Amino acid sequence: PAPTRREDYRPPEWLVPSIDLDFDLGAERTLVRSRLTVERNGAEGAPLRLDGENLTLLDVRVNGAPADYALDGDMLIVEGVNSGDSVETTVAIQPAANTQLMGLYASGGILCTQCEAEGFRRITFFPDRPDVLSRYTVRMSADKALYPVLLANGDPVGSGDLEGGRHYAEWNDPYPKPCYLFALVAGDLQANRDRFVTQSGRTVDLGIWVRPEDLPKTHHAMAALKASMAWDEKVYGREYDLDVFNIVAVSDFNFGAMENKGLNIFNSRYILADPDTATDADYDAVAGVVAHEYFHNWSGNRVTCRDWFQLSLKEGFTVFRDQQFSADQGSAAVKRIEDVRALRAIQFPEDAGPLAHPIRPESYIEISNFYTATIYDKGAEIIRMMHTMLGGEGFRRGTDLYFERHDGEAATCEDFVKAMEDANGVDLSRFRLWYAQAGTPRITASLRHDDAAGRAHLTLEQAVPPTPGQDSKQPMPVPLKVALFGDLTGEKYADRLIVLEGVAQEVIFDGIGERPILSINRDFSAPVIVEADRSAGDLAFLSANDDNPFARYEAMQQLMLDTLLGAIRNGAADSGPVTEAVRRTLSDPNLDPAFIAEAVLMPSEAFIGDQMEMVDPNAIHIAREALRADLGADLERLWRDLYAATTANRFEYSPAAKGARRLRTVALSYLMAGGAEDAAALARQQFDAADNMTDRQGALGVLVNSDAPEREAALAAFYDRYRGNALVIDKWFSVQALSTRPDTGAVVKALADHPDFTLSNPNRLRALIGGFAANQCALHVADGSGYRFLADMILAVDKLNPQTAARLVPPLGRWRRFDADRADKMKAELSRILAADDLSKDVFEQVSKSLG
Ligand code: HT7
Ligand code: ZN
Repeated sequence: PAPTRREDYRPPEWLVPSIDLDFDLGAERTLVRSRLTVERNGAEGAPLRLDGENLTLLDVRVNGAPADYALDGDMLIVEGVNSGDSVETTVAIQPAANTQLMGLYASGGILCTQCEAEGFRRITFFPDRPDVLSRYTVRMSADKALYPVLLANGDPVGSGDLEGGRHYAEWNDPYPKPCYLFALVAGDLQANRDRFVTQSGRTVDLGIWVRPEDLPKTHHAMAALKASMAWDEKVYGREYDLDVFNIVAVSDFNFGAMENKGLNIFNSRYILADPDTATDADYDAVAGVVAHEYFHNWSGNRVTCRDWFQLSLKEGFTVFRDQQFSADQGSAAVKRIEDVRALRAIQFPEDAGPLAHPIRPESYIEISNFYTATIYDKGAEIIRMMHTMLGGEGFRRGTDLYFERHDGEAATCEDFVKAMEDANGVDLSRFRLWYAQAGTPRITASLRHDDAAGRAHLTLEQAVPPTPGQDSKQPMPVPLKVALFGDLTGEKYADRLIVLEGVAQEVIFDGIGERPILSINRDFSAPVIVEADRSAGDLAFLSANDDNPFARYEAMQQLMLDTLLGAIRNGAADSGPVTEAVRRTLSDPNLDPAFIAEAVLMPSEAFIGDQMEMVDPNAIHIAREALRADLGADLERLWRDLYAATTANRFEYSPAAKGARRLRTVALSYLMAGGAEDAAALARQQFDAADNMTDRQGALGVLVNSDAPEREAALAAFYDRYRGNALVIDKWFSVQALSTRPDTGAVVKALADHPDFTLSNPNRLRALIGGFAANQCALHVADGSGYRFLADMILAVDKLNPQTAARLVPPLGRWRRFDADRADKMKAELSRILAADDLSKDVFEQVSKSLG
């Protein structure tokens, strides 16, 4: 398949100021009549070209008369159309047979849509591109017993009964929108209803629609929605603009959620939460995704993207906004640590591998493959750097100007940067390189102290590594928050923002009378890898004394990492400095338990591997488990005390209670690692006594990694208790897929034959196969059976849902990082996939790029 290139962008030949849609809904067959009013926007004489996919075309008319048309592949070409004409098409589609979950599909008896990025063409013929904005009216008719609720974008304008047990509803969206924001839902749903009064005094009716039995699990999502609406008014001055805002939860969804105008559609895992079935992390994810989708109403809907190369314009900015929101709701430090951990786990490897791309890519074969951690999370970091450099007020001046200039338009990343520049009178020319260059910059920092002069010299150098299609790179402005601490006194001598502009820069600090210790990239002010030559003593000092919580966490991580890499190199490690640093952190009465829990967690096996020339999964596992065992045993008394101190009588949902629960399970896992005799019994006790999912799943996770006899019983009890609850059974699958036990490969293969396993539900697939693919020990077993199994799954899923299949490919694309034997086996599986008949372009793109 031929790639689409950014440089080939041309404005649309035709615009569609308005569209009227009429759906005769049925799961087996739906009839879609659409009437477009069109306006020529390009060369005179060019025919009207409309995208379509998998549509059965029944009729085409222009101004009511049969039209002169042809089908060119999937494209409908209509001749003799003039500006102002009305172009009508009638098509039939089959929602129940739609396993791709793009377009109109059926999920557990509900009919729903997913149109981003290019799903609208699977509903009707249309110029399916984000720079064609239209006013939509929608009429739906359906069987009233099967589909009593009929929802679409905008405001409801009419409804009534029809003959034969059918009924209809009409909706009208006054805001012009691209077709990727179109949505409808039909089903037997009930709503948690509430209201929000905007800052200008308008009342908005809110509804969260779910299956009736799920209604009690919608309160957290509703609270998050109202908090998001208030937050966007306060922090960005953005008010909601329709009279209703509806959210619908469905069980089969390719992604987290979708920001359709006035009718967000969600993967149910990001709506449903109660203490018995959702962990604290699930609660946080619900609030974060509800906020994210709501914030898109301005950053994405009112100002949308000109083309899909600008995807990060809405996604990077909206992720940044949801991160700010979540930071404001709880511990900002812990939120920053979690976000950076996620960035390093997924985006850094992406940026270092064969699928690396800039946040504004140059080309794609299948746009669905570009909903990546780079576009979303690195995109958010790039927005964050502007926020850091311009300050909160300067950044807000920039966003105000951006929204004012581009409201109702399809904009570009360039428009965003220009608004920042114009609102603040700054020049961001070189900063634009962050949009164009892929790869994670490596910053080398060295600090020299001239004792006699009382002066410190900080030398900074940057290198941006080559990535596919980009052999050489230019230096980019890198904002680094830096502080210096005195070695003897602990005094803080300097705390400033340094923007490294070129390849190298020297920064001088005067008045430094003792050897300084460097704290750098505080708050993770830039998405870079920093190499600073700091001793174990310096890192231990920072982990105990730095006043920036992120830097404190970072120092501990670096200390652990250095120790682990030393152990892998030398076969043994001196765990003393790490043990002392962890002891001090655990004993510090001023620290928030949630922070302690993050700080004492060891870097993941995958992250350790990312720091090695050649990944050795066995050596990493052994070294990490050995250090965990040492920490567990050496600090047993402390872990026990913390475990007791964080045990609550009753479940409470508060930041303090969440922090305590987090630390409690971390303590339990260290007790288990350290070989405490009663650890398995404690875990089983925690599992049985739990009045919430955080404690129960935490205990199960600890047991599942062990050989303890309690393991099987806990797994069976968990399954029996939650049988039939899809979201919790997903946890049962994923906890086993993530187990570090040597039999995990065999267990996962057996679970793939379990009656509750299905390839057609993306959540279930991610739980078992996604979990397995992320499990370093299980995937990389030396005989290559892990690779073979993953490739078999990719091929099987590709037949049903190419988007989801393509997301399983990246772990195989990391073959360059492994020994020759493993690399050959991974390449062989990629080649086997590539040779398959009828491969989707989604999987083709990921596999062919991975083979490189
Ligand atoms: N903007 C939404 C993207 C999305 C999506 C993309 C491809 C296939 C299915 C999808 N469902 C939703 C989600 C978001 O970023 O808010
Ligand atoms: Zn988004």
